[in-house]
Amino acid sequence: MFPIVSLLASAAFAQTPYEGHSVVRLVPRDHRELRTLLALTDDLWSHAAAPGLKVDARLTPEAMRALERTGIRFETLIADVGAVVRAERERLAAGGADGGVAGGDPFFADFRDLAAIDTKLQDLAAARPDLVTLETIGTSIEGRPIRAIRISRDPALPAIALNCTQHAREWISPMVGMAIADALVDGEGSDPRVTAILSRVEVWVIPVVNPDGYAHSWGPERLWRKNRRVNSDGSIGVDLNRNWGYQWGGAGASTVPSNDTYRGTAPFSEPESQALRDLHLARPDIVASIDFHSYGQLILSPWGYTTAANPQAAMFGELGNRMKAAIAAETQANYTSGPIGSTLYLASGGMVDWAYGERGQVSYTIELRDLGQGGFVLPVAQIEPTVRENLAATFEFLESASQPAVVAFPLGRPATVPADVATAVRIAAYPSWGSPSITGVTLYARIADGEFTPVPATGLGGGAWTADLPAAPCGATVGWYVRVETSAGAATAPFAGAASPFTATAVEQSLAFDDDFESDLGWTAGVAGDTATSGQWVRVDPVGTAAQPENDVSTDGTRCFVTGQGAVGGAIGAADVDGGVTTLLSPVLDLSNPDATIRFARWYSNNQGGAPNSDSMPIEVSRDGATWVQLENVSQNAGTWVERSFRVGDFILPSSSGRVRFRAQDLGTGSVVEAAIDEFRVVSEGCPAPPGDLNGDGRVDAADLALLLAAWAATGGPADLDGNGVVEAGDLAVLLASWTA
Ligand code: 0X9
Ligand code: ZN
Repeated sequence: MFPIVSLLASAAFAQTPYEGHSVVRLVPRDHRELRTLLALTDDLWSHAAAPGLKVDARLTPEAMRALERTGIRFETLIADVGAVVRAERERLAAGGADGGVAGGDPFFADFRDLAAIDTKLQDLAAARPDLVTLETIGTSIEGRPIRAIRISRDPALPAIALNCTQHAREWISPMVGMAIADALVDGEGSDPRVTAILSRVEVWVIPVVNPDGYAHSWGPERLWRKNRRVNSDGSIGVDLNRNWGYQWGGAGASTVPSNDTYRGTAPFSEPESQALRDLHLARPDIVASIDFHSYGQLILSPWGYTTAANPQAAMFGELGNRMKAAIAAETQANYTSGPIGSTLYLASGGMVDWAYGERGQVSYTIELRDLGQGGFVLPVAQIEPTVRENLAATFEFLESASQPAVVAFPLGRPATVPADVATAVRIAAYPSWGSPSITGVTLYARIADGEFTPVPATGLGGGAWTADLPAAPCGATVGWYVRVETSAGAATAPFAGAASPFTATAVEQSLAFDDDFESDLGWTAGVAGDTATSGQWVRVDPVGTAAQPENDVSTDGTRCFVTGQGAVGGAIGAADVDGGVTTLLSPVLDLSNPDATIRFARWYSNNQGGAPNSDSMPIEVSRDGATWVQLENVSQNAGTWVERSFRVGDFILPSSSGRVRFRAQDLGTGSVVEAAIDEFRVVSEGCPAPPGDLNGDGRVDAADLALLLAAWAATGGPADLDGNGVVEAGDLAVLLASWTA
C-alpha cells in the first residue's frame, strides 16, 4: 500500500501546469488588440473572438508581462491559477469538503470524479428499478462507457434529454445533471411537482458526454476542454461542441487541431458526439434538450452559428425568461437569457443548433456559475446554490417544454378582477417542438367551488388571443386555466391545469384617479431642472419606431404619453431622449387610502436590439410633491407594454395631495432611450361590509351580535340595521340573515 499512497500524495501536492498563470478579462477594442491577445494565450476561458466582446483568457507570467507592456486595459480575475488548482487538488485528495449541510446528500458536497458519478448512478437505479434504467449510449475514444440515466414512468411519454460535460473542465456541469437525476428519482411519488412532471415526460440525463476529457481533467490537466482524440498533427483533442453536424464548419470554430475550439475532421468525427447524436436519432420522441456548460450564467437558445433570429425566437425568449425568473426566485442569481449568436459569440457545430435545426427540439445551452471569479475552478460553496437554482430552472423547463406550445400572458395575470363584470385576459401561444399549428385556444374558469366552464378565446392575430374571465360577485375567487390545442396535442397553463389553476379575487374597485390620456387631466410634461435636449414627454397617438410603441395599450383609445413623437418611417433613434432627463409629473392625486394601488402601463426601451447601458427611468411617488420615494427604477429593455401596480402604503404615508413622476433619462452615451406611459389609475379595492358587520372585520359573527345586544333599545346608531330608529328585533333579524358561515 505504502508506495501507492505516497504516489497519490505526491501527485496531489505536485506542481500544476499553471503555476503563476493568471486569468484576465478584457474587451479588445479592435482587431489589432484581439490579435495581440490571441498571440499571448492558448487558453481562452470564454471564446469571444471579435473586437468589442468581453473575453477571459489564461496567461503565463511571461505573457502577463507582455500584456502589461502593450498598454491594453485588462482586469485580473484570478491571480494564480496554479495555486487555486493546487488547493482544489489537496482538498479532494484529503477526501473533499463535507458539505456542512445537515441531512444533505454528501455526493453534492464536493466535485465528483467518473467513478463516484458511476456509483451514484447505480445507487439511483437500485433505489427505483421500476423508474430508472441505466444505459451505455456509446464508448469514448479511449474506450470509456458514456452513461445515460433514463427516468421514465411510461415509455409512451415524450422525452427530454439533459446532457452535461461535453467540455471536460466544466466540473459544475455533471453536478447539476446528477442533482436533477437525483431530485427526479427521489421525488417521484412523494413530491407532487416531480410526480406531475414524470407523469407527462420521460427524462434522460447524460452526466458526462466526454469521459476521457473529464478523467484527464481530474489527472494531469485540470483545465482540459476537448476530448482525447490524437489529431493528425500529433496535437490532442476535438471540441465536441464544434463537432455537431448542423452548419458544421461555420463561424466560431477552428480548423487548427491544436486549437481549443477545433471542429474535428468532419461533422460527427468523434465517438462522443456520435453517441449522443445516436441516442437522439434512436429516440425521435426526444422533444427538448438542455446542454449544460460553464461558466457565465447564461441561458442560451439557437442559433449559435449565426446572429440571425431563429423562426421561433419569441417562444425561445419566453421560455428562457421563465428559466431566468425561476433562478432569480430561488437564489437571486442573475442569469442572462438570449440567443447564442447575439448574446455570447458565434459558435458553429454546437449541440443545440443540431438539436433545434435538425430535430426541431426546444434546445438550450445553459452556462452555469459563476461570472468569472472562480471560472472553471469554482469554490465548493458554489455547488449548492448552482445546483438549487438550476433545479428550479430545469423543473420549469420540463413543465413548459414537455408541451407542444408555450402559453404566456403578455399583459400579466390579474391578482384581482372587478366584481360583477367580465375581465379580459391576453393570451399568447407559441408553438414549441416540431412547430405544430395551433388549432384552438380555450380559457376554463370557475367561480368559487363551481364547475370549470369553457370560454372560447378570440384571435387577435400574431399569436395573440383574448378571453374573458367571467363576472364574479365581490369576494369570490375565480379559478382559471388555458388550454391550447395544437396539431401535436394540447398544452395547458398552468402546467397542472384544473388541478391547480390560476386564481384572482373579485373585488369592487373605486377609482380615485383614472386617466387613459385621451384628454388632458393636468399632467405636466417637463419640469424645472430637466436637462433633456430632445425626446421630451408629449401626449400623442404615437408613431412607432423600433424603440417606441405604435399603439397605446388600450383597445379603445389611441393616445398615451411618449418621450418624443416618432416620425413616420423614422429611424430608431429619431426623437429618443437625448442629453439628460425629461420628467412627466402627475396632477395632485388622492392617495389617502394606504391599500389603494397606483397602476399604469409602461413601455421602456434602452438600446432596443443592442445591449442596454446604464440608463434607466426612475418612477417615484410623493405625499407632498417635495420628497420623492422610488416605486421602481426601470432599466430592463422590455420594448413592450408592461402593466405595473404598487400599493400606496408600501411607499408613503397616506396623503390627499400625492403625486407620481416618471423621469426618463439618457445619461450614458450613444444609447436609444424611449419610454411611454398609459392607463394611469389609482384604484381602491375591497368588498362592502355585509349588513350586520358592526366591527368591520368582514364577517358577521358573535362579536357583532355582542355589539348589537350592547346597543339594545338605543335610538338609531350603527346597530339600527333596518333604519327604523331603534335597535330591536328587526335589527337582530338583519344580522342573523347575513351570519357568516
Ligand atoms: O463555446 C461553447 O461551446 C460554449 N461555451 S463554453 O465556455 N462552455 O465553452 C457555448 C456554447 C453555445 N452553444 C453553441 N454554440 N451551440
Ligand atoms: Zn462548455
